[in-house]
Amino acid sequence: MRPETGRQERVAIIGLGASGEAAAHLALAKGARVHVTDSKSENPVAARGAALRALGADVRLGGHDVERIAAARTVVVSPGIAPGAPVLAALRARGVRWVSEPEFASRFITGPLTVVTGTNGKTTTAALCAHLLCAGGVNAALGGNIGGGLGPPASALAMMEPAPERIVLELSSFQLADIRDLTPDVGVMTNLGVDHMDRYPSVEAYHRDKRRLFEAGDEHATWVVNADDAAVMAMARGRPGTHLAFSLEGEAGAGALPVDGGAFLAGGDLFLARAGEPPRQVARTGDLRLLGRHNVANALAAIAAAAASGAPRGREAAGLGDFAPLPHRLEPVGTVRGVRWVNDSKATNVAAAASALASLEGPIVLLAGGTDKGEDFRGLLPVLEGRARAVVAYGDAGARVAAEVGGGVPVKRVGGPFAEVVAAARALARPGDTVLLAPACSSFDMFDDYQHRGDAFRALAAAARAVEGAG
Ligand code: UMA
Repeated sequence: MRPETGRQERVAIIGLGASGEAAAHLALAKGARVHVTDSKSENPVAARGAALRALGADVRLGGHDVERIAAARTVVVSPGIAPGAPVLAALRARGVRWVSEPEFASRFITGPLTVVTGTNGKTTTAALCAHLLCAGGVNAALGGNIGGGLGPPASALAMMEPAPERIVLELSSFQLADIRDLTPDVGVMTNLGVDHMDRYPSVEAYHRDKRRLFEAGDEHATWVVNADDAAVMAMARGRPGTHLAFSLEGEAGAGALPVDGGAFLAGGDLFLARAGEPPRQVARTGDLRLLGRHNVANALAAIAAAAASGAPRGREAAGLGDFAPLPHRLEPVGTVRGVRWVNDSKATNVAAAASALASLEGPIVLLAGGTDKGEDFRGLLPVLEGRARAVVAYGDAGARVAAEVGGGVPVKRVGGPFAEVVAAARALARPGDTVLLAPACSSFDMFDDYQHRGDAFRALAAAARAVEGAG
């Protein structure tokens, strides 16, 4: 830590979820005087607060003391706290600036950083990139926004001893919004769509935070960008650094704009091209255990990012082959009487749900609904029409889902608990169909988070299997 002359640096941390807790441990380990605060006071926040107090932190729960926060030299804000939250409005009014938790962590990370962001696919891309690096013998650690037990917050990575050779960090727009000096060595933008419209006033405002990735890099950065996504290419264009592109549209797709190489799909093969070298076939789509075309795009991004991050050549196919589908991301959770059940609970926006639908073959019974984030569900119609056996619309957004897609496809509205929603889907599905949980909404109306929702779906699939038998 860069201490203030003659006394310990004061660090205030707002929010005591996973990121706040990790930031507090890091700050304490670096010898700071730490103030931690959360608007809640019940468990698990209370238990985290008690543990930090025992380590010497000054903990204030059940509200925020703006004076105490403003007295700190560094203020770290949890990503879930919206910029308009009263505590941030009060700090802003006093001219106090804050940083995000990964920014704080990056001050203690000495090794190179591969940062992965984008509207969808960032978790799979980041995890696969780290996996390819490790499969190639590079000691890489994965974390950041990823959560869900797949990787710790950035602050926990900063405390690892010995330090990993490379850190692969998934960052959300909320986290990118408040970075200052965090500098990616490799930066990946998977795609740019619409998300978090409950937090941002416009898509432009959301994309402005995503743009922070490119603004954070310098001429030493290598960018891995989606050549099939015009918004990504426009955002990356002209940024200093090396530009690698990935494309599902063959070499011409990846080379559509002036780039220094990249990865592309051609005739079922995945190719990697480095500047000045002919493209090399590194794997076949059949090597991938992941479902869906968008996962081929994620794999291409991961291959290019891993190569730029120091992965040795020649191990890509093996690395792809032993990478299992991640929980809640097009995760097959069983087959019941000829009906395949797929958990894509992470599809918390329309673009992700549409991408899941487009990826799967055969008729689909879609479970859609949850917390209404204000998106237009008619965006699902192009991928639903002609192949949806039915849409089961549920949760707070259920009425709007039913109204907006109901004209184009059969819809069943279920107002009851999630078990009833799943039972309705099960009753509607015929052998050869897929029951797909890709809700296009967040989960907070019924669940703690999307993992909780996906776990419930998996458990209900297992229960159906137990009753009806597999196959
Ligand atoms: N709080 C306050 N004051 C307020 C408002 C909230 O103190 O005014 C408190 C809440 O009471 C709560 C804490 O802040 O205790 C919540 O913090 P948080 O929502 O930032 O949650 P964390 O547990 O720290 O998790 C965050 C990310 N969550 C969000 O961005 C919403 C996790 O991403 C991430 O894994 C973790 O940091 C570590 O980096 C999850 C996520 O859903 C997976 N991300 C979104 C996404 O991927 O779409 C962005």
